[in-house]
Amino acid sequence: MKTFDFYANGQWHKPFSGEYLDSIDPTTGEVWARIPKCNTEDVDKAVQAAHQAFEHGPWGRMLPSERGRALRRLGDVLIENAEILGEIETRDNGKKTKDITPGLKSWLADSFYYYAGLADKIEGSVIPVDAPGILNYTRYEPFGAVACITAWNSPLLIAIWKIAAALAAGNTVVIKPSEYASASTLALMQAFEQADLAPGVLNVVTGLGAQTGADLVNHDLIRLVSFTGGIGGGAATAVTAAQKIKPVIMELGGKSPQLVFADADLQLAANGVAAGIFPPAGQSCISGSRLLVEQSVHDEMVEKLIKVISSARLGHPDDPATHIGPIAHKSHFDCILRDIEKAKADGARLAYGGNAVKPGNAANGLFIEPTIFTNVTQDMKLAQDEVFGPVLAVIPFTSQEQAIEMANDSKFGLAAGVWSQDSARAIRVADRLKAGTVYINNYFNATTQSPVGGYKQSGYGRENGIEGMKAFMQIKSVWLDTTPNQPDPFA
Ligand code: TXE
Repeated sequence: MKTFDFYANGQWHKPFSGEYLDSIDPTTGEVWARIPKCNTEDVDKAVQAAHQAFEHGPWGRMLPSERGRALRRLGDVLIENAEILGEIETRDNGKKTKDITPGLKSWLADSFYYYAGLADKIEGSVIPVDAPGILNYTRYEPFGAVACITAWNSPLLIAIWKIAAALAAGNTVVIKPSEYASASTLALMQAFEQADLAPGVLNVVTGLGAQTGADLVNHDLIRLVSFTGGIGGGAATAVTAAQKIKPVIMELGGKSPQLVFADADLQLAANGVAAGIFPPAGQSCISGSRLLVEQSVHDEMVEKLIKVISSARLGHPDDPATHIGPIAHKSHFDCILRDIEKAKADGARLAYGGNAVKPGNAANGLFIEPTIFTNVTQDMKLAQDEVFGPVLAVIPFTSQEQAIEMANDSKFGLAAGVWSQDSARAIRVADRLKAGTVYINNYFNATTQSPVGGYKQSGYGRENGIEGMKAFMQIKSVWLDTTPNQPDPFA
């Protein structure tokens, strides 16, 4: 049993209350670690450390290029510790180690290297204002101590995307991972101690969202919140932040459509639709959980899709042969099964899967078959609400206009896929889809260089890219009078 403490001001601390939460391995069903249940005092300790580090420590005075060098060290340390971090995340949320560790060593380490290079590149402007003798210029500045709140499906990825941009911008950070999977973020902090950041630059608190998370958002010295999670937690966070007039970057859920036109390469489309939801068992915010397919190729597409996923192997996430691991925690597992029963009750036709299963090498795990429903209509819960599980809703369309209308008929707008061999048409369709990310003849690509984020209730603000760093910065305008002649206002 591994017991973690929380991290503030360069030291590990036991929770003030002495209380801990169990971390349950979804592959075995066993408690494998304990995480601190941080209370208001613990949160205050972490936020005060971040605030002091920003206002009075070396970090706040550091030159941007020096911050860049610090971020390069974080990238190096991440690569050096990737194996153990991947193993811990697999224990914590069942994500396949082979899906985590290679990414930590490559494109996630690149988050630090990309933002290291950007740290001294965010330039302001000299503005030709209508004021004789005045030099007006703008500059981008950090906010100060910021809160980063992350979800359980990919804790390391989500934390790394936030930390790299927030630190590059010059902020200090307090991270709060999900109570369902906090261990890998605490282990990340253990690794980052090797990078010799000044005390208070990076801090980690853990605990329940509505308590520890709410305390963090509510703290007066937190100047900005970057939130990744569901609409409920996001809305609660936005309300608290609004009452303290602090900005929020909001990365929420989705019900992303994949549009397959009759002129698509249907085998590639079947591969892409399957790849767009089933490998993470649907537990990705950008999962393509709706298949909108042209009526004339509907049956052929469903047949090809079933042929693709019938080869999928569910099993232990450590097993290299495994394609699909377990659902991350029991309450979510139960939610998905309830959504499957609701879809049946609403009249959708179960075309494949739909069952909880017990693979030979993980008989105590939380596994659900990749599931396809046909005969789904737009008004069904399955077409409108996020399942966040391996459940695909198939809906036919008869015209391009109808496809676009159905795709946009959603409270979400996170991502979308378009499959057609007519690229010009695909681009015209992409232009009209209300989503922050649109893939054409591919799905699930994401690199540090390109911004991600949502339309509508999938959130606002962006992560990654230059936009992802500027989201953690504020603009100051400076007016300098080169011919001082300030008149007496009361002469
Ligand atoms: O979210 P929750 P979960 C979404 C995904 C799904 C959800 C699943 O689509 O909807 O995340 O993750 C904390 N005040 N994304 O179940 O419950 C909570 O402790 C302050 C989108 O974890 O919202 C946890 O740390 N904090 C994403 C975090 O919020 C609160 C990619 C998320 O918890 C809180 C991945 C409160 N009142 C998943 N309530 C994207 N768009 O990139 C909860 N929390």
